[in-house]
This record gives sequence, C-alpha cells and structure tokens, in this order.
Amino acid sequence: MNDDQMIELTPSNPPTIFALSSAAGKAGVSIIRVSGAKSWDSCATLLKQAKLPIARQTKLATLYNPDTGQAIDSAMIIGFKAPNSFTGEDVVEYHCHGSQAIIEEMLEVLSAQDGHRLADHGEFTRRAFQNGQIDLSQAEAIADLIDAETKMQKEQALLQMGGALSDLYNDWAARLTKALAYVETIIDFPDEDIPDSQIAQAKPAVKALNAEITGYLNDNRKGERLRSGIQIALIGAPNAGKSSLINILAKRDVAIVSEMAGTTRDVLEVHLNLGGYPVIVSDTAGLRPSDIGTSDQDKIESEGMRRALVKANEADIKLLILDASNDMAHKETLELLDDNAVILINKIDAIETDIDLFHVKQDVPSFKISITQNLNIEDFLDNLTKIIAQRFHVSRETPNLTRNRHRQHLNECVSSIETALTQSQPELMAQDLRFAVNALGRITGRVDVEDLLDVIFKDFCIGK
Ligand SMILES: Nc1nc2c(ncn2[C@@H]2O[C@H](COP(=O)(O)OP(=O)(O)OP(=O)(O)O)[C@@H](O)[C@H]2O)c(=O)[nH]1
Ligand SMILES: [Mg+2]
Repeated sequence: MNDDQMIELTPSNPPTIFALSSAAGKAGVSIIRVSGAKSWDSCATLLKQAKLPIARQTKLATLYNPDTGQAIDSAMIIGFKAPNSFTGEDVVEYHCHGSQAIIEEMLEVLSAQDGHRLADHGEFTRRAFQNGQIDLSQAEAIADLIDAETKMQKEQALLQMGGALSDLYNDWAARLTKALAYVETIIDFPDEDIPDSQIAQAKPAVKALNAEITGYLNDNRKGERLRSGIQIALIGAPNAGKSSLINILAKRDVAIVSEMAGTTRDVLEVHLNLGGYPVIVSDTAGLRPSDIGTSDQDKIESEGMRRALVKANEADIKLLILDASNDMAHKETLELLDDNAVILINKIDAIETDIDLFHVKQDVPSFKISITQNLNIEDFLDNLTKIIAQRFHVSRETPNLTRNRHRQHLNECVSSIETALTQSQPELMAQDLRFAVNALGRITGRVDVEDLLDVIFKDFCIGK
C-alpha cells in the first residue's frame, strides 16, 4: 500500500485485512483469508475477466497478478457477504496450492490492493467480537481450540466456543439484573405502598446466586488445569521406583534409573496425553529424614528434597510410591497423604506374601504394581485416568471456568454482591448490584472492554 492509498483507521472504515490463515510452509492447500469492505473488490481484480463467485458457493478459478498479468494459481474461492461471515464483514477466502511461492505472491498482490493491509494477531477474531458475532469468552475459546493438543482440551474449548460459559455468565447477569430491577422499583416509587420488607425479599435470589458463583470459583481451577496440563508428582523414598515409573509413562528413558539410592536430584517433567487429558508428570528426588548431613552431596540431596516437596504441594495428584520390598510405612512419604494422594505399592514382584495397607487411610485409592515385571500397570493407568476424569471432566451443564481473567471478574462480582447484601438503603444496594452485573459483562465483553482487547488478542496468531 503506498501513501496515497492510505485509508483512515476509524471503526466505521476499517481497512480490509488479509493473512495466511492456515499453517505456514508447504502444504496440500493453503488458505488466505481477506476480510473487510474491499475484499470482493480485490477478488474481482485477481479474477480479471472472470465472474465473481456467488456468496457461500465455491468457485474454481485462475487468479492473476494484476501487475504482470500472469496467473498466480488455480484456486478455490469462497466468498461471504456481511454480516453472514466469521468476522461479520465481507470475507473472501482463497484455497490455493500450498506453495511458498504462491503464498508470497498472493500476499504481495493483496498488500498492493486499495485499502488492504496484513492482519494483526487475532484480528479476524477481534473483528468477529467487535461486530457482535461472538462474545469475548467465545473468542478466547477459539484460541484454546487452536491450541488444543488433547481430546479433553478440545472438548472444553468447543463447549466454550459454542457459548457454554457465555450462557452461564449471561444467565447470572440476567438474574442479577432482575434483582436490580426489583430494588430499583423501590427507589423509583418511594412514596408508593412498597413495604421495607421488599428489599429483604430481593435478597434470597441474590444470595443463592452468590453461592452458585462461589461454587464455580471453588472448582480447584480445573478448567485452567485442563488448558495448561494436570500436574502429577511422583513422590517416594529413594529407590522406590519413581524414575522407573516416569520412563514407563513416557515410553522412553527420560530419567536415569539405578539401584543407587538418591539417583534423581532435580525435578524432571514429562508431558503426556492420558486418556485425552493433558498431564505433566514430575519425577522427583527421593525423600529421606531431613537431618541427612552437611556434606556437599547432602546439601544437593536436601535441595532435591525441597524441590520434591514443592512439587508435591503444587500437584493436582500426588502419586505416593511405596517400596513393598523395603519400608512400606515410609514416614516422609506418608506424611504427604491427603485428598490429592494416590498410593502405589511398587516392587510386589520382590515379596513372597501379599501386603495389606493397614497403615494407610482406607479412602485413598491404592494400587499394587511391579514396574520392572509390568504387573498391574495397565489397570493402574486405567484407574488413574478415571480419577483424573472424575476430577477434571468437561460438561455442558457445569462448564469449567478456563481463565484467570474470568475468575478475577467473578471475584469482583461476588464482592459487589456481598456488599450489596449488607446495604439497608435500596439506592446503595442497587449501585452494588450494578457493579456486580458490570463485572459479569466484562467477562463476555458486553460492558466496555476496549482496554482489555490488546491483551486478549496478543496471544493469537496472525490469520486467526
Ligand atoms: N524388583 C523390582 N525392582 C524395581 C521395580 N521398580 C524399580 N525397581 C528397581 O529399583 C531401583 C530404583 O529405581 P528408580 O526408578 O531409580 O528409583 P527412584 O525412586 O527413582 O530412586 P531415586 O531417584 O534414588 O529417588 C532400580 O534398580 C530399579 O530397577 C520393581 O517393580 N521391582
Ligand atoms: Mg529417580
């Protein structure tokens, strides 16, 4: 675009944007997307004499470089008329052969077209939001869907993109607005025959809603965990078999295994897909009594143990590994027993008689395995997947909160509701309820969020 083609960047006259929307590099097909008021004009230029495609119908045609008159490619073209497109604007997509030369020439030709410029990160999705095609939580879900590496990450993103979280937030906002309207009636008609107890009557619905939102907030961040990976820490005495287990899980020798106690010193992480759930398994240093000595080696081991304990505390699931052939009641390991623990009794091949778990809380899931002899490993993994599925499942009925941004606004909402509930003056209660509704509106973008947009869309790729 040269200077005399520069167009004003106002919301009413946004430039037409274009980008390679499929992945860069050689491919069977590459898709170049153009969105904006002039997208059909550039299509006419590229088609030369040929007729434009009918909206929403594909057309196979030769695309020409208007400068050279030479063919660029034979491509499939599909066009959309505003507002019936992803961005809500006129859109034309070119499905070209996925060659570097074709992509480069297409982008070069498009950049020379009147009012066209290369799209910024996430700009197509941003326009879809700004044109009311989707709300902000749906826009975020598009980024998650593209980033999804496992089935459950994909399901969570798909539900959110389909509006599961939007519906939830909008329902909460509608219920709050109803309560607000009720309180405002009291303000608007102070002289009418509305008893003071009316304000008391508005409170139960607001209280119930507060409890519901708080319930969602106390969800152990399972939606965020699903996005980033569920943390599983392998914890146990030296030589219990932690590194042997991580190697089996990773299906490769990621960690050194040896009969020398204290082999692992640092935390080693492996990313896995367990039954569709993304998990990050950490191998850690074996735990021993803390007064192990003051030599340099002891200091390194102490630091390893400190890191192991940090991992254990951060983990969503702690796999406490006990050695059936050695100290089954290993104190430092069993001290970490809590609701997040799963017990693994390893090396059952090395003992003659069966063992019981008299020293362990009954309600903690426990499994007896032998890693080296491959005994019960599959059964253990199936059950571990079930435990994960139970805690991190994805459902439309109770969609997971997936971002800290949502959580922050929900916390603002809850604190405004709590203040509202303490107010005896209807005016003050109404004001707090309005704050609470606005906090919800900022999640979906119904309330002014211009300041948030740059932050939200900067993580998107160009072309999304
Ligand atoms: N008999 C038997 N030996 C096992 C089993 N699993 C692991 N081992 C052996 O136990 C020893 C210690 O295994 P590692 O996996 O290095 O143990 P670790 O818990 O990582 O030990 P540290 O890194 O020192 O904390 C190795 O010699 C393994 O081959 C098992 O199921 N049965
Ligand atoms: Mg180890």
